[in-house]
This record gives sequence, C-alpha cells and structure tokens, in this order.
Amino acid sequence: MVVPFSTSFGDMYEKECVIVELKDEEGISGYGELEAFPLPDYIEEFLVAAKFIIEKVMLPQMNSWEFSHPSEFQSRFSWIRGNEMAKAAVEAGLWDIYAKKTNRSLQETLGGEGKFLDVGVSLGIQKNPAELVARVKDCIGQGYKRIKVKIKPDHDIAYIAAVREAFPEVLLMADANSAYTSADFDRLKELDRFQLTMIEQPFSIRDFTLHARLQKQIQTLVCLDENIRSVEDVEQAYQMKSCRAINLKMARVGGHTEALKIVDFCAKNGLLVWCGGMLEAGIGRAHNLALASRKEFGFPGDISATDRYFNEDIIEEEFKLKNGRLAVPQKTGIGVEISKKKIEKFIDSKQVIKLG
Ligand code: OSB
Ligand code: MG
Repeated sequence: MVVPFSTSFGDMYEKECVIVELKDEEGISGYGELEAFPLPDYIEEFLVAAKFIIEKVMLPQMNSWEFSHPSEFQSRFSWIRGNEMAKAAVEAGLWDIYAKKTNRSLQETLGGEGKFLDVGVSLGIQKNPAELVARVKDCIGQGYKRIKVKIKPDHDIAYIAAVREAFPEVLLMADANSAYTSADFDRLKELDRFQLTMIEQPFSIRDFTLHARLQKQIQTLVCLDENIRSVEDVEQAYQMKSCRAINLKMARVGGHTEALKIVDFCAKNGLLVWCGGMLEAGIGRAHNLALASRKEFGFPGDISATDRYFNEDIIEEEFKLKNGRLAVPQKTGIGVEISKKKIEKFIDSKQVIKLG
C-alpha cells in the first residue's frame, strides 16, 4: 500500500489479494476478488476460512454445474451460512463470464449506465488533526468529490472540527467501524453540529437498537456498513429505523445478486444507498464501478484511484482520477485484464481445481 491505512480496528500495511478465476467449458475466464481480510477484525469472515470455503467446498460442487444466469448461484449455495465474501468472489466470476458470453459489459449486465462516476476517498486515522487536514487538502486538490474520515473515541471531535473548519463546504462523513458503545452517546451527538452527510457504523456489528436510538437523536444520517449482509438486514434496519443510509459492498452481502436486491429495496423505501470499498485491487474495483454506475446510487462511493491505494496493481489498466471521477470499464465483462507480469511478480501461491 502507498500509505498504511488505520482504522478503529487496526493498521494495514499490505493488501493480501486473492483472485478467483473461473473457466467455463469454452475456456472463457471470469474473475472475482476475495475481499476478506487476514483477520476477523472488520467482520467475522477472514481470509483463510473464506479460501477454504471456495477451494474445498464451493468449487468442487460446481463440477458439471450448468446455469443460465449467475443469480442461480445464490440458491445453489444458500445452504452455506454466512461466508458472504467467499460467495461474492465466486459469484463475481460467474457474472463476468455471463457478461462476456452475452457480449456485454458488466456495467450493462448489472443495469448501470454512464462512462464516468463521481467518487470519494476514505482517509485512515491520522496522528493528529493537522495531519488529517493536510491529507484532506491533498484529496480535495486531486478532485475527490467526497471525503470520509475514520474515527474512534478520542480521535473524533477535534479531528472532524479541524477538517470542517478548514473546508466548510466539502461533502464530509465519518466512519467508526463499530468503535463506540452506549457510553459514548454524548460524543456522537456532538458530531451532529458539523454537517456531516453521515456517520457510518458507530456501534457493534450486530446492533440495530443503539443505532436506532442514535438516529432518533441526531439530524446526521446514520449509515450501516458491517451490519448489512443481506436484504433482510436492510429491511430490519429500515423497520427499526436504525439508519437512513446503507454502505453497500457487494462482497459483504454475498455478491451482485444480493446487492441488486438491496439497491432495489433502498430505492423503493427512501434509504440512501452508496458503494463502499474494501481497499480492493483492480478486479474488485472494476466490479464495484460497474455496480455503482446504477442510477440508484445517490452518493460518491469509496472507490478511489489505484494510486490512492497501491504502488502497483495486478491489472493492465490503471484507474486514474479525472475531474473527481473514475471511468467505468466499457469493454465486455469486467472490462479489465489481469497483468501476467504483475501476477508473476506478486504471486505467492496458486491452487488449480480441475472439474469434469
Ligand atoms: O469500513 O468502509 C469501511 C476499508 C477497509 C475496511 C473497512 C472499510 C474501509 C474503508 C476504505 O473505509 C474503503 C476503500 O477506499 O476501499
Ligand atoms: Mg465502513
């Protein structure tokens, strides 16, 4: 990574990246990225377990599996509880193959539109407020349309106040990654005076009640991230008034099929839906861009340029920021290509599972 990424749950210096390549009987390849982290510190799911589910459980059961649409994958594997990121990585490969076989871009296949997308940036916790203001200034200078700031208790009010004072107009939000408890209510309510567009996931990753209580007491939108693994979770949040915005990561909800259900539910029920990120490499970023180009996404996503995250990516293309926007790949399928050179350079291990 270009710079370490610090959140309320830890510091990240490198991104371990697992790519799933599926091949159909005609030799057409589809790609998905496994977005789980090495440790279960963001949500429960973690890399080794997710890899096991993919290699040893899901892929062997796809032997001779015929499908006519990638959404059939979801019911095929509904018996596997949780493990959404593992499922999303495989399902993503199927969507790519499906788009390629029907000669369309993934964007078109998912119902997205437009060649460019406004995007935002997510800034990790910094040493002090001045440092954060400097980072925000860089990002605004680069053209990012929305700034997200990671917070945790004691790294919140002074930081947000400093950014707001320096940039009174910028679209600004805070993400706590579930670092707060019911004892922190007053701190969180203090953030209400900074015209944040939203506060993301202040409380624990399975809580709906405290989030609802907070949403009742503040003007700022509460946004759920970690809580949301399915459209049923969104429905629960909506019924309980736990939030008014949803950070949608297709990886965290088991893939594009479930993501599309959530997009639909949010649009019908007046929840603001926007595209989150997991510090993806190029494959995951291409999937996110295609999905986030649907018109229901009402807010710039956590989808930043390659150079915001990595010195080098594993795809041929580089996602470059132009006027605060990224280009949505227009070629067939995910529209980006894995770089053989980069794979050779970075690869640590490879498992081949032959079916049939
Ligand atoms: O909570 O949205 C989050 C990164 C890693 C884990 C969780 C989160 C994030 C981000 C960065 O906020 C999003 C991105 O730019 O990919
Ligand atoms: Mg978040």
